[in-house]
Amino acid sequence: MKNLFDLQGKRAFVTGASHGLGMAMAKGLAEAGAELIVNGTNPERMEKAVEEYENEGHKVHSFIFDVTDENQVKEHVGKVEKDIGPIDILVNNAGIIKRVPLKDMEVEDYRKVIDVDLVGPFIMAKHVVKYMIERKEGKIINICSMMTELGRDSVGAYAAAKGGLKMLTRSMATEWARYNIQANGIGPGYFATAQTEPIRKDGHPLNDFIINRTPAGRWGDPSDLAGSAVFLASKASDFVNGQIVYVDGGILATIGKPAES
Ligand code: GCO
Repeated sequence: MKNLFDLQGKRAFVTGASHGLGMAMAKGLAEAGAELIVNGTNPERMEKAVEEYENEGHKVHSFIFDVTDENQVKEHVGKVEKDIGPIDILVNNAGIIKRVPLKDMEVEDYRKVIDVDLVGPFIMAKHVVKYMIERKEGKIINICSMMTELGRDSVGAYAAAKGGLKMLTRSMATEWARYNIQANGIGPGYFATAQTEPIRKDGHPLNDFIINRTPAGRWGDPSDLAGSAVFLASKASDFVNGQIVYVDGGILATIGKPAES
């Protein structure tokens, strides 16, 4: 059974892995034995991230490029396959959020969120999957969100992208399962990261609301995602296709409870 989750000899490409949930999932994959390729867009942040990975004993290959730029994606995916080796696992984690009420949102800002959070994963998968199809083997993990299933004021663009990412994941599963490629998603609930700091800090009203709305009664810790990432990256999920694994402390399972209880 242990071997089902063993990633020794596998190579994982994790986008947006210079911090936050991407880094946490990448570390989990590395601890299960995978060799890491990580992407980011900020050279300084990536330099610090590589140091952190290496200080924890993980060998990483790091690349700075924009997942929405198909030429950059094609160049870097080709470079990895040629110079480093087969990409066995793709984790489409890179994403942005802009918290603006829809009625006030600039169209260009809406487009930017959709571009990074929904088009980027398509571009990455399009260029990685051709090698996986040749090998008749591969794992694709798209990082969705609780907003894949629920709306919240001011995150409409993000929710639209993450909702679309569920159906893109199911479509990938539909078209690529025949090549022994499993495409699935992970839907994080509310996690304590830089992305959520604005709604956690300084007694923000959402902080107590989220804790009360989450049956586990706490914000997720990025390390809570590692197990699901390893599961969907390993042989343990070879007959799992098109599923979104929600790692959310139970928030999607309940209508919640009155604040005073
Ligand atoms: C927000 C949060 C959420 C979470 C996460 C939930 O503003 O409501 O940022 O979007 O970060 O995506 O899965």
